[in-house]
Amino acid sequence: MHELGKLEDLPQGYRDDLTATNLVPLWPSMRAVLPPRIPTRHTQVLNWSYESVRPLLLQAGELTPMEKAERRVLVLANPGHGLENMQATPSIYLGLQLILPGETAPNHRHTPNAVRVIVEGEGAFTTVDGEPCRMERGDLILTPAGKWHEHHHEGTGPIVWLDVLDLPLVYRLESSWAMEGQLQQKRSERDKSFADYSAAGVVPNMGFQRGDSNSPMLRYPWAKTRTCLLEMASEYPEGLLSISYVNPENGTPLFPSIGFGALMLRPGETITLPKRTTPVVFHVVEGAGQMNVVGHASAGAEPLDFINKDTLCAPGYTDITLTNRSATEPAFLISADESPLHQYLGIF
Ligand code: 1HN
Repeated sequence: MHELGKLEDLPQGYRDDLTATNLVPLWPSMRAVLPPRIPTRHTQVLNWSYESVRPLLLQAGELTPMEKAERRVLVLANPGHGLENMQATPSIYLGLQLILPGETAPNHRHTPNAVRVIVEGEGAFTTVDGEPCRMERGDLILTPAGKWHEHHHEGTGPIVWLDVLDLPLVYRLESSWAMEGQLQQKRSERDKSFADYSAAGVVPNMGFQRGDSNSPMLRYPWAKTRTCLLEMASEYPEGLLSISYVNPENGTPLFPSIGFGALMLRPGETITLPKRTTPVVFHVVEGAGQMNVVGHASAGAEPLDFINKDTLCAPGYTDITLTNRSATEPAFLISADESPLHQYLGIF
């Protein structure tokens, strides 16, 4: 690509006139916004190790009562996007949320879509539009845009989960807002929507509209995903073992913005993921290993170690290799990426 004119090439008076008229010449910035062949990626390769976050999160439990927090969260901010912008990737917000026994996080709803991935603890549930959803390790609980949600904790230890929202995207669309509500009346039995869809390929008929854009299933239990991946492993001796979380009515991603998946690494396995345009987030549900990222300046020379409960991210347009450190046990990771958006935009 040949070199284009610089801002300094233009007379100062002309530049001042442009600025006063709210105009900017394109050509000095053309290469910055359209770099040759590979995009600029602010997302840095990173592991938020749970071992380092957990004590700080528990400290937040001592320092800040629920009334002063509404949601007691430490945001996993990617420094490449500026910590204050609270972004893991361009479209994905991540936070680790703590609720102590007996606490309730009050009812509200908002325009960003959210998924909780349960990290630690037992005895909590989230009520989504009147349906209480049990929260167990590795489960996905959906609170799609506009749905009321509140969290309760009836267990004895702390409960922690990973919040995954499309907040950075919705915020930049100037469409992020929330409203508060009274605590919800229970309107259905616990995990009703999971019961409705608990058999793959079989969907309920009573009162259902086929093809609603939101997934009607609100809880995706880890136990089901894990069993599915293990079943797949018994059929496929090699190759990437991965699944997508979809709307059981129509097979589309859970949200138009963020796609969720899970993958299993066989004991001792090292696998390179298919090339991808979208940045990706991993949460390690079980096992330990390493993530090696090639193709971005933020990736160090050494792979990043991870263990169970860690959360990692990597920019798009990179080669990602995952290694399971155990020779005897499988490792499981849940992923979140921006593939639905990339597909919609025709850039995937
Ligand atoms: C939110 O509603 C929750 O409901 C957690 O638990 C984190 C971060 C930004 C905006 C809304 C929740 C959030 C959030």
